[in-house]
Amino acid sequence: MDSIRDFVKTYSREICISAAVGVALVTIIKRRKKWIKKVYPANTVVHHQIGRGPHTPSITPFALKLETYLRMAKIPYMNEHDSITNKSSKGKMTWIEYNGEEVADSEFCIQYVNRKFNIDLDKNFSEEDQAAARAIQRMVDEHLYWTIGLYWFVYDLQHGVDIATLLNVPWLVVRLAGNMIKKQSYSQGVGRHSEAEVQHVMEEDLQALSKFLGKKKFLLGERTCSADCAVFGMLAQIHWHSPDSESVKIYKKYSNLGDYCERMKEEFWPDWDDCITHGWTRKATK
Ligand SMILES: N[C@@H](CCC(=O)N[C@@H](CS)C(=O)NCC(=O)O)C(=O)O
Ligand SMILES: *[C@@H]1O[C@H](CO)[C@@H](O)[C@H](O)[C@H]1NC(C)=O
Ligand SMILES: *[C@@H]1O[C@H](CO)[C@@H](O)[C@H](O)[C@H]1NC(C)=O
Repeated sequence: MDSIRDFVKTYSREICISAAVGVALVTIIKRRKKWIKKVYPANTVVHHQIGRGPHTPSITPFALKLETYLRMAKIPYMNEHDSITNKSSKGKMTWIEYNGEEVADSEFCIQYVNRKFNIDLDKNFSEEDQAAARAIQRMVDEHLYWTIGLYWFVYDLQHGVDIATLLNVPWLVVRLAGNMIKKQSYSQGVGRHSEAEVQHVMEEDLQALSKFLGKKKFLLGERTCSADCAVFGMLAQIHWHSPDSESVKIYKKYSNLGDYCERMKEEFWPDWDDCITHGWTRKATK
């Protein structure tokens, strides 16, 4: 102990200088990205999202939803896999920019590109169908989402599922995500339920989706609508990330949902295999 104290005393100046240099270097590296302003091609939607997932093109349902929509609507777009460090103006991890304009929230992104490119993929459906699709999109994005997040990052973890390997993210990230989801879902409300109750409300959502879909190809029939993107983005996470979990057992009871996921994948992701397996911070390199 004494020798350490002596060392610190003798070299205190050097220690301080190295620490200061270290902090300065880290700051410069962090800021560097802000100094070098990237130039993106004009009239192209730049989708800022996290890296590719190991089993789905994104482990973020909202990113998979938005990218599926950009494909469905045939919008010229590119991905920038930077949103771990470069979040939206609302602090979330999927957003777009277009000719320098930035838009946060997947649903607002969809409405924005609809306006810019003068697109309405839902116009041929009846008002009643469009309203039902809206209600389903909200159920999935604002309710089912929390139950899946709680399963992945809280309950599955408690039951010994190796969610870090499954999602190909470091353990620390899983822990941090767990804390975040716990807090956020508590505020939202779903996180106040017991695990058995969360399981119950999750099943109610999945059952409603399954019944609504029935024997149809897509939510509203033979043709896809924009809400299919939200449903696919979310269900894909259960469908392709299958931990040994109660949530997956429930999902598997509704087999038309699984067929639906495969259909959506076939329709919009012919390059699926090239868009997976290469890490949560980076794009796929295949
Ligand atoms: N309503 C938003 C939801 C986005 C969202 O919740 N994203 C999560 C990841 S799946 C996120 O960024 N969480 C980080 C945080 O809340 O700090 C959308 O549709 O884009
Ligand atoms: C985040 O993205 C915006 C828009 O492209 C860019 O101007 C900004 O420099 C980026 N920030 C960082 C930290 O990369
Ligand atoms: C809507 O219907 C018209 C007429 O059948 C068709 O030409 C058009 O492609 C349809 N639009 C969409 C977005 O499905």
